[in-house]
Amino acid sequence: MLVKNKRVLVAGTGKSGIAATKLLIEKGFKVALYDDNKAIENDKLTELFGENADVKMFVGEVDEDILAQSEVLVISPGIPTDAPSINGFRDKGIKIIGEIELAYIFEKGNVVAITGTNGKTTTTSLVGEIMKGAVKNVYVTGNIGIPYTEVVSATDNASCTVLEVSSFQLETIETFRPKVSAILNITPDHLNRHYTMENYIKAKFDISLNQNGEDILVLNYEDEILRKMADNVKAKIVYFSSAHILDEGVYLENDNIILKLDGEEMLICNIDELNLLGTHSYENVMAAVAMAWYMKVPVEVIREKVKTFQSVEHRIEYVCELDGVKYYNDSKGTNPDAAIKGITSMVRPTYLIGGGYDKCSDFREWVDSFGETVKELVLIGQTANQIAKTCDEAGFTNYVHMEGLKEAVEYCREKAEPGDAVLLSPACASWDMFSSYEERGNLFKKYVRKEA
Ligand code: UMA
Repeated sequence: MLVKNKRVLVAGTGKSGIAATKLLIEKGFKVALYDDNKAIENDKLTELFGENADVKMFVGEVDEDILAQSEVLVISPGIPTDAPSINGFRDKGIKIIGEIELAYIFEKGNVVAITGTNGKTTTTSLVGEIMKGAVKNVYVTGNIGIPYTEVVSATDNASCTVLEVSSFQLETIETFRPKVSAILNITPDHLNRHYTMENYIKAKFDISLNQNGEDILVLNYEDEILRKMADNVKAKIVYFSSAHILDEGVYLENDNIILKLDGEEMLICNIDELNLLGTHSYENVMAAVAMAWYMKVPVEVIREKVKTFQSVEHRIEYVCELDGVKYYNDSKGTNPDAAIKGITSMVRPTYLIGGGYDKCSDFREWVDSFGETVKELVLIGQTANQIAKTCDEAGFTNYVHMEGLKEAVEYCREKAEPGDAVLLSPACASWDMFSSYEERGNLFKKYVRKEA
């Protein structure tokens, strides 16, 4: 697919595009970087890629002679595949692949891949920890924040790459074939990008597109969409369930996580032995147990690793207690379904900070989940008015608008009483006011600790 004397176009100069360019240079390709924004000045390229690198930068339009030299474009996940610029390249006969596909071309080891609307990062981190107990070289990468192209050159035939993949990244795979994959759950998300639920579901199931009967796809038995779609999959399906005892797979029985195969039951642990809260967390653990088992990790290693695993940053992360008020950072609650998990994990009356980038989400179920837990909703960001309207429709009137995150934290600090909690769980992406959910979560923690 990649021809050495041709130039490779890379669209996007974020983490993904830069890492893809570095990999291409390392492998001896000429590159042209394209971005719709003037994100990178030409003179920064030498600094980034070295003096001898043949990299050209284009903003808005790419020179015709460069287009004539190019056959493939590597697209960053945040760029819609139907963006006008990308359509323009496609019309010129240029093949569009994603950064995941590019990295996979150079993969030498085994790949475990995880997708789903929620729980991807926690599950990927946990699978990574378990694999490290059994395999020497493990690379935890992908949507989790470390581009796959950044690590793939280090892989060898004994290594294991544990990859978090988003629907954006799965839209542009071609030969990508994980040995073991998982779809944790599917609820509406990113519909501004995928337009329909059908498209979103298809992108998620593409994780298994090139898998065959020798490969494994782990699915959540409690997710109806996943169960329905399973019939069309070529990989061997392994289920996990938080509500049913399965003939084969991983399930919860009397608060015990059980792995059952060929009629034999193996106790992994009791949920009290985990450092994670809530059914959604137990589901993530069960998915990880199934994946690790099929990657041939000994059951003792799986047991030890799940018991010592701590929750990841920005996911219902405990920040501190101030004047009897507990603060939690759930900046990774970037859609209503994830944010419902944030609320249902709270055991105190809660001041909830919500709102952010508009992804055309429906907030009704999120507002309905407030119940007795949410004392007041503090709204920020692009979706504030839309959420306020949903609150009015749902009969929840205890909300207030704030200018920004700092003001919201200050407001909560003033109003919250000892025994209360303050939770940032926006139900929206961060991109209206921040560059990422990490930046939003880190700023929240700084404002709470009065460090900014
Ligand atoms: N750009 C264009 N045209 C466009 C849109 C963007 O040229 O129409 C340019 C921007 O000007 C910018 C670049 O594209 O220069 C940004 O690319 P990007 O948005 O793909 O961001 P990266 O920094 O490359 O980060 C990406 C993922 N971002 C997205 O999917 C939006 C990161 O996932 C991922 O960690 C990283 O690659 C490494 O693989 C973040 C994310 O929010 C965490 N993911 C979504 C989610 O989890 O919900 C899917």
